[in-house]
Amino acid sequence: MDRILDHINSPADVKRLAIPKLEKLAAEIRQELITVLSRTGGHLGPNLGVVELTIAMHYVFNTPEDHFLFDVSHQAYVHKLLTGRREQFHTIRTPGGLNGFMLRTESPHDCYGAGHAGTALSAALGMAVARDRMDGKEHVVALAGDASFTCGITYEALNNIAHHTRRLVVVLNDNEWSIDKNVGAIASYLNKITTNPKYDYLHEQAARFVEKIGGKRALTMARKAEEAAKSMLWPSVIFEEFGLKYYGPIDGHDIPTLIKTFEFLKIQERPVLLHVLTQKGKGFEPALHSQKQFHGLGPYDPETGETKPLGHRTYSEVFADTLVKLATMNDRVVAITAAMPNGTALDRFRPHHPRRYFDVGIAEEHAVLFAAGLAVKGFKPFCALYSTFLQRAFDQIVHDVCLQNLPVVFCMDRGGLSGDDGPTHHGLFDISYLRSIPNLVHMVPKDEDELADMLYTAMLHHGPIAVRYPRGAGPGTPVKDVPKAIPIGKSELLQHSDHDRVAIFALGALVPMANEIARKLEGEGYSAAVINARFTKPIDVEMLEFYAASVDAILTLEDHVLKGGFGSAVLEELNNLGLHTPVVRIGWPDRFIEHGKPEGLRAKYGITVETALEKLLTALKTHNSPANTRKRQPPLPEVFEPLA
Ligand SMILES: Cc1ncc(C[n+]2csc(CCOP(=O)(O)OP(=O)(O)O)c2C)c(N)n1
Repeated sequence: MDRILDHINSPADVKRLAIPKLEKLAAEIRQELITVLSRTGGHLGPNLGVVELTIAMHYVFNTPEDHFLFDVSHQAYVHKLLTGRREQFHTIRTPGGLNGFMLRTESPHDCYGAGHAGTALSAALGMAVARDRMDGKEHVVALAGDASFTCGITYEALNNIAHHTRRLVVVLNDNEWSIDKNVGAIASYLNKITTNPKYDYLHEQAARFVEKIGGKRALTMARKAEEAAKSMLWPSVIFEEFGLKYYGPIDGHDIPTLIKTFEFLKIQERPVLLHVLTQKGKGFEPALHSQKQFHGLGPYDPETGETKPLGHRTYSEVFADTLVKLATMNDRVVAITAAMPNGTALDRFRPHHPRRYFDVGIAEEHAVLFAAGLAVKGFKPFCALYSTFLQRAFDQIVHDVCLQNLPVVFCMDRGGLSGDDGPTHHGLFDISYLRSIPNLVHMVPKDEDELADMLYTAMLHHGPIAVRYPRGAGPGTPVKDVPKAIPIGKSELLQHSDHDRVAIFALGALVPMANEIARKLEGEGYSAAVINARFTKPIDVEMLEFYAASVDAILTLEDHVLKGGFGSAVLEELNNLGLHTPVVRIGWPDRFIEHGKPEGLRAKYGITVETALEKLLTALKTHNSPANTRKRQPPLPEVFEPLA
């Protein structure tokens, strides 16, 4: 079948099409998205919602001379299809294939990369001001979803835009959804605009108004008519107070109206905000019925939308189920998510303790400050944020929580490599950025049961405490009915003998790797102790000192960057102790890691049993000092506090 899409090699090919062809193109793009993503997984719902919008933007503007910034940029797949990446589109999110977000290195049409929310308006303003200073003629268009208007930075940008440029187009893509239903006052405000019974009338007026647009004269006339219509509804629209001329709401699936409106906005001599209404998941029934699930998902059946069930419970689910228990035990326990009830699994907590569940929107800084306030009043906030998004709230963690030593619990989901999403989403920095902060405890469980114990430990702890756990399912370790507290700063000795020549300190999900390395070392004639490190701060200095003084080499394993990570903490402590035992560190190198399958990326970057073994054997062979002369101590016993 001859598709129009197969002839689209650049936006110029879009511009050549008449309206009916553009509509056909939209239908073909929808089908392409549904088919390809059924194999690769990805952000289906958001992209199905912006098909017409993206076509119209490319029809009117001229990338790469003009610049498009997509907030988060999870909804930029259609943009990728129209900007010379159609043939590679089937590779999206697969190893070596297209990234699932905008990437400057991927195409000149991707002028600005993203993955975190709230960045588009500020960066667009920077680009617009740079253009103004250089007397450039190009247009800058920032497209942001309604949930991006729950981000503080979006308002920091709005606060500045009209003061610094006269030409910037902001498109508010309003589909009423974040990943879950959008929350807060701005969501209600936008909802009031679009559900007002006068909207239909207004919409008609707006459509007629754009119909008339031909030249500047008609434009002034139309502007007046529209102004009059709008003032009946919203005498003072919030965006106008920020100095942006507000237009809309218009139907984001109506290509002719979108095109005419963009043509009109393009010639405006003041910053404008176009409010566009779209339907997330448009054109795919299962996505329309299950908005949350189809925001972003793995492979599915392209006919029915069915997905394969995961094996055992994910870490996120264990976290949420444990928190339900803890909140039942302790009425001061509260749960906070920043727009990720699904991703953090806190939607399992919500029905059990609705008054102690808070979704604050995409507002991580606010989430942490909100938690600080709750903690001041004696509550025990569990702040569930992905490791990568907690980066946003660094100063709030330092200045508000840790400096005041408040008992806030940071539950960092996706701690470690995130896989298909790539560098914007890998949680590879939290040990380094948190380890330097006084008062903070940082822990990593080896399995689901230890995660439950750590959450219980966190509930009992009197200061700030963080726990990181990986994406997806754990090893399937059964979780005890009643969790136990773990002594702060104490590691767990999993395997030892009285003739160990190596000590392996492994963190979290890499403990099984440590066991395998120990087995292989045995085959090479070296006995190894295996320690589940548990804490990156404070690290178990006693255990470390014991082994550093008694083995020929130490191996550290972490799913984190080496710079400033757990292995670095070990080196620092050894230096403090005046011990010079060779240390081999396995972790991620000092570069941003691309998207891919975790196993493939680990193999590429040497986070493997083989690499660890090779480096360790080299260290053992070159380190010719005799094994320790110190008398061996019996390993420290486990100390568990019984449940109160
Ligand atoms: C700082 C940050 N926190 C959380 C997320 C996770 N996240 C990705 S998309 C999204 C919702 C986006 O909603 P919206 O902007 O309305 O776009 P839509 O998907 O509805 O088109 C969220 C919360 C993120 N990308 N960045």
